[in-house]
Amino acid sequence: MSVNYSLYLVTDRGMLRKKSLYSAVEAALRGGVTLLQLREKDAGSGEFYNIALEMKKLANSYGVPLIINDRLDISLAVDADGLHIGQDDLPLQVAKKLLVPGKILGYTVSNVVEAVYGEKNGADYLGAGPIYHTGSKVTEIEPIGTAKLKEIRESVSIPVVGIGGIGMPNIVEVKKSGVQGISVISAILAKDDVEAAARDLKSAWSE
Ligand code: TZP
Ligand code: MG
Repeated sequence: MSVNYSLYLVTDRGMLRKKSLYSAVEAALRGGVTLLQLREKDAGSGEFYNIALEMKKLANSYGVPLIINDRLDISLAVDADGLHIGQDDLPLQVAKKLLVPGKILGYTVSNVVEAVYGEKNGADYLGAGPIYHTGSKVTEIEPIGTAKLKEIRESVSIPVVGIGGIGMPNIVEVKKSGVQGISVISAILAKDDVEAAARDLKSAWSE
């Protein structure tokens, strides 16, 4: 499957400010999001499953793959297009073994050692960050900046997307690091006009 990583939306219902997740994601898809990750840390299994089913139908109706964050079981249960895991989740090799061949496996990294490990152990792409300060994730990792992002990008041959604090003010700087795309939560989901926010990022990326 050829995947377009350029504008990768990650969900967080806590960012929606009264919008519904469904309508916000649909607006983002209309605005040109190319990949969707369902990341809902507070959802119980039953609820996560139901949302995942709904998001899979919605994303796929726009030709966009759906990746599930953290939960291999949910990814398998809804036949999602992939799974995204981080340093504290299931070991990469275990996820790779259990995921259906052909599905997309993403891995969060913040340095070159983790990136090389990810590529060697079955990751199909890397989410590298946080690039800048972000209010969307509690992390002890200091922002790595775009110079480190470029090093990560150059250390592997699989696609790399930057994540963390990325939006219109810094998208051009991120693009210069040579990565395949940007991954964002608040720069799309926290905006009043989600569709316009996605469209603006998309055109800034393709300029
Ligand atoms: N991983 C590293 S930073 C981050 C995640 C999930 C949050 C990104 O959110 P935002 O709002 O785009 O900074
Ligand atoms: Mg995780």
